[in-house]
Amino acid sequence: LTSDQYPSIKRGRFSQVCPDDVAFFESVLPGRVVTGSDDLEAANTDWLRMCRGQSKVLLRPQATDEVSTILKYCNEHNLAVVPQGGNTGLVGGSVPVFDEIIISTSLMNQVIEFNSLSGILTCQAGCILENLELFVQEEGFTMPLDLGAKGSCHIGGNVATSAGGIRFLRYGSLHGNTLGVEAVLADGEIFDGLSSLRKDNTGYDLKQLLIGSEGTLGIITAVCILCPPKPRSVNLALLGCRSFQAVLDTYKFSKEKLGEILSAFELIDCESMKIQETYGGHVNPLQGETLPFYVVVETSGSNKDHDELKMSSFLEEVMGKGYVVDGTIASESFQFKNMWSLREGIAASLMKAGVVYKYDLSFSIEGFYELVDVMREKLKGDALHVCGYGHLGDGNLHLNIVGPTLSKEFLSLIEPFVFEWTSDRGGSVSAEHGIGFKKRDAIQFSKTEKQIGIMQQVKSIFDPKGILNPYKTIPSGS
Ligand code: FAD
Ligand code: 2HG
Ligand code: ZN
Repeated sequence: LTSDQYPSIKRGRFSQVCPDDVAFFESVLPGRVVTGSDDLEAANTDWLRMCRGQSKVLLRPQATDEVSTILKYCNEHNLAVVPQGGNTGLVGGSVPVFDEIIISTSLMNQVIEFNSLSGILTCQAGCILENLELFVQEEGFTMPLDLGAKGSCHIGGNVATSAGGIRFLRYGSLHGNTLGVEAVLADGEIFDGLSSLRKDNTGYDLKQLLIGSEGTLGIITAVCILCPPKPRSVNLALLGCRSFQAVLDTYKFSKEKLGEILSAFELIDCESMKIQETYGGHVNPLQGETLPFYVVVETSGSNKDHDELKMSSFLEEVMGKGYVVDGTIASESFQFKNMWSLREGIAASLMKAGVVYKYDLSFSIEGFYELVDVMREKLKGDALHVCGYGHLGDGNLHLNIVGPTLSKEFLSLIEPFVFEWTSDRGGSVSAEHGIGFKKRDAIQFSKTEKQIGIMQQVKSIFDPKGILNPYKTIPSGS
């Protein structure tokens, strides 16, 4: 999609970048201003290759004061900007809609400090998540989040989207694990909130507004993240179940039996498994009968013998009770990798299967899978695949519908039905990916008019001219 394909959205009354602007940016960021359209192609296009902007300038600051100088200038000259981290976002939030200037954090990739007593990491926003994981592991710690895009996404992008991922079940959200945020506001002022205090109840916790604000309230330049100790023993199993009720029984039992060491409980349905076999180059590690549901169960703890004993007695019991009919445990490191890539690689494999209509929904755990069956029935004969997978332990379903083409007719069979269905059950239309550009009209299914009105007021306090990531996240006030 390019902006001429969404005619209902009008370009805001922002200035267009002129040679004087480029000369100014070049004076602040010598050699770090990108203007060639070929060089901008990737940054103008989102990961799903569904949204494409037409920015003519990409800026690559290295330091907070550079971001501050740029934003002050953009605000004064009425130039709109889009902050970009690893550009792995799934809702079209990280690419321009029209010709917004792209401000990339890719050169803001320095660790500032690590406290090996508290496990608190302070780093610049452009550090790649996987690099941070390797860094803190050296110190005996782990990052509180992990996701399939770890090799490219930036910690600033993670905080800006309040990313969830596979460790959420164990370590909770970035709203809890982000202790401090430094950001540059629209007018260039620095929001100096890089605190590493665990407790700080001095008035409103303003950094919480920046966490999950998707680049609409400020550009996050550095963060303080609380890292838990690195688990010394990890066990991983792939289990097969004959019904969704059996998945729920297995989950309930895993909480009882594995308790404090349970660190992930992820669902892969049969259709998603098929996608991985057909397009992801995977072989189903469970070679018996094809089962409707598979779950990935992980434990992370500190005592190998104790954890293994717990896992094996859990497995024995769930199989004995008939909840699980087949299963395998990873023992070699390549098996750990394969099992996780079987789950985490679904998003990438789906891209090879056709045009993907992606929904990231929250429900109560009991109602987690209902919509997948509903949509399968509704789209019989029209959809190529209807896949349901995701973070079952967090009630976060990834409903992915693959269609043959990008078509309004096909979309009208899905939307607004999916959003209405979710809203009627008290669910969320965006569990962890955010709203960005693609889900902006859907926010009303999860938030009241009053709540959206307050968001618009907050936006106008932080960014009165609306230059920060326009057309994204909250419907415009007018
Ligand atoms: P970008 O895509 O560059 O940006 C995302 C949004 O944040 C945009 O609105 C952008 O403007 C804004 N932004 C970026 N950096 C900044 C900054 N420094 N300051 C202010 N705003 C900024 N998400 C999950 O929650 N859980 C998952 O399990 C998960 N798995 C994924 C797996 C794959 C294969 C992919 C491709 C994506 C996945 N995601 C997942 C989506 C997720 O939102 C991103 O991967 C990640 O959090 C975004 O980081 P990024 O650096 O790529 O941000
Ligand atoms: C995941 O958990 C990501 O794999 C992507 O959040 C989800 O593809 C999706 O819908
Ligand atoms: Zn996810």
